Amino acid sequence: MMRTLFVAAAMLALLGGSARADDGYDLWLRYPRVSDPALLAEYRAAATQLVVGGDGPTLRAARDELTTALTGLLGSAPAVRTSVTTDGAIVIGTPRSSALIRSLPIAAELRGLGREGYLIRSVRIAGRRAIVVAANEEIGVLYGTFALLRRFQTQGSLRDLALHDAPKIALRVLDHWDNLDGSVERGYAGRSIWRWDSLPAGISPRYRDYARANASIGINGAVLTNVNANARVLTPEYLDKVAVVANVLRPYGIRVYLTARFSAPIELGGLKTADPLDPAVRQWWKSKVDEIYARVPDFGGFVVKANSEGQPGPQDYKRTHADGANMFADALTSHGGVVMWRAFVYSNEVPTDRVKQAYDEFKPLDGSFRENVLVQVKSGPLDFQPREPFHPLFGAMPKTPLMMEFQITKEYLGQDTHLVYMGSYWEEVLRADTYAAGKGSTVAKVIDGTVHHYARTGIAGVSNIGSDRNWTGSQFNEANWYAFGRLAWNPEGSARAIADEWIRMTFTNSPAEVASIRLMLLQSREAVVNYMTPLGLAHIMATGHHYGPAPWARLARADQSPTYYHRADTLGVGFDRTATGSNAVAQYAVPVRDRYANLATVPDSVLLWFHHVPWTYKTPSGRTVWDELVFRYNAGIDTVRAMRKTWATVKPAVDAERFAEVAGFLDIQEREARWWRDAALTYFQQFSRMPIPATYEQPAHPLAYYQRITCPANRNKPRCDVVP
Ligand code: GCV
Repeated sequence: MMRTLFVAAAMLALLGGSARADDGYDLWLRYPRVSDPALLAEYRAAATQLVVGGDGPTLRAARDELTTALTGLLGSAPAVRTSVTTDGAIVIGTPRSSALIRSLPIAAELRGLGREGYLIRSVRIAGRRAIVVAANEEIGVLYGTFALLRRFQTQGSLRDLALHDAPKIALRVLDHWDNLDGSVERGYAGRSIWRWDSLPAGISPRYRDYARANASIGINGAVLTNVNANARVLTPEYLDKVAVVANVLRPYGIRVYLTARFSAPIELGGLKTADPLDPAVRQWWKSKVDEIYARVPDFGGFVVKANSEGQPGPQDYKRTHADGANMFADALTSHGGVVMWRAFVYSNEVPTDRVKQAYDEFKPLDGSFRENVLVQVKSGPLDFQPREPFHPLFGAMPKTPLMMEFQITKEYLGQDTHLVYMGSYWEEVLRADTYAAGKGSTVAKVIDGTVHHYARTGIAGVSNIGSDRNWTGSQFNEANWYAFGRLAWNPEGSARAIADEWIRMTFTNSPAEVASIRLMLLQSREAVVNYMTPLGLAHIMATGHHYGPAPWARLARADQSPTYYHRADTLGVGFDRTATGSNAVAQYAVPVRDRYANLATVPDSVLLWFHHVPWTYKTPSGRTVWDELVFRYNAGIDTVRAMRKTWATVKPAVDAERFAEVAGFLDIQEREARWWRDAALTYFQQFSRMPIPATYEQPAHPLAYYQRITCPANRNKPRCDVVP
């Protein structure tokens, strides 16, 4: 047996690069030897020496990354020197850490770059050619280092470099919905990466790799725990563990945040109440915060989910969300911490359209939050559906910093298996125009503070990271982690350009294959919308795990029922959110409101989100809404089929292991896209009573068959099955 394995390994080695087993662990931080001889020569000439001005932990991280990367890319490590002694030096540092950097005429340019910005310049130092990576603080140098490496990795030119960049949003955080028992809410990549049971003594090497990956894309905060919070993380035992994680992340510019369970003063402190205006409660939080900062001096602050989905909150004491948030803010302010207070609140006891509730709750509170509170708003008003209009709170709270919450983990978009590039999704949201201060008030400009001059800015992504070797459950889910970081840095960035970078860094620089994989990425979001929830349908996923289709589900709670959202009946389909219905459309500024409210102008991408229309209603394509649904469901499947074909063409450029994993998942995706189409169309057909035109594939089974399919709560292959 051993012998067979050895022979197989030797054969693989002989086959060379493309056969190398690759489980995806290295993410986009791959540094394979540059294969083009001319480029290799150019790069070698530009990187003969490494001059690191300073010895802080973050500069050391930059030096280590450069050493590892250049060794891989160029075949040998550049010599580390304290001064430039030959052509082709890479010089990194800050004016404070390095006399050499101080001596360069870059002070004016640096001034505009803030704490985290950087510049990269081709210069002459004592007549010798060098590339300088400089910043005001060490973290800027690390970000600049990764930007320079990106140049190498994407095979860009190193000639006459004159770049500078700085993040447009200050707080760029990953929210981990990770529980202390190691499970991850809505996680599809194994267990939590935080090994609470072995901390504080056991420090997983993954923490550092996690930090490297995040720093490479500019993420500067990690909320370690689930918003459905467990107060235990605030006990001294757990805070010791948190401190150890914070120590590993710190050199990479990442601050740690925790979720605060509102009732912790009762659960841990033995108080009778958690009323935010009660002096004993306020004192308890103040002492708790002091205790945290004694262990984690750069602690970022708290994220709070309150009075939502069963979580305790200030309304339990007849106080407002502002009262709750301000209590935490007061405890944190002297330490420089912030509160990220979530606006994801709704209740089935409130007899209002669920998508209106956050706005109704928070808009009247504008101006009543402390200076160190950010209100964290999900991208859309419902819950991370494949498509939603942007959340109407964006642009509606000029006096309160609103931060974005995106969901990187694809709870409603095929989870680990379906290939869906979220960059396109987020770009669509960020580019949406709120008209809050006239034309051009895009969501991006609201959250980066331009529109309302917010003093603080932030963006959060619900992490898709877990203990799987590939970190995110699938090779292509890694792209979503990457895209989140890049758009958090620059919310006006291009999803297409980000896709290109990621492909080049993760798979190949070969132009034909880059184009093919890019096509797959850029098609994928519209494909999933089409085969799951076309034309503005929403929340017709199965209850609980949200994996497959179940438009027929009618739950005790209307506001979590598919039937509540699609409102299909024999007369038509869709949710009337105009003045004749819930009037949610009135929460948007004019002219967005008018555009959505009017059937003549509403984009068909959100038609059924805002309108209930007869099955025979003619959509802009000229097809009836029924025929348009049939068309879209089929178009979604056709795109997945095309993606499979495209993937087959890149086989020679991709290692066997990752190729096979992606091919296997695309196979599942096509099957499940058909499942979605057939389940949805057989269900809606009961109401439309219209035929599926003969030119389309007909559903393979009757509706009852699809209604019997169940997925285990903890899905595992074989995945979802028909219950006999
Ligand atoms: C963490 C949705 C998800 C929940 C999640 C919640 C939230 O309802 O299904 O798992 O809870 O959003 O964002 O708080």
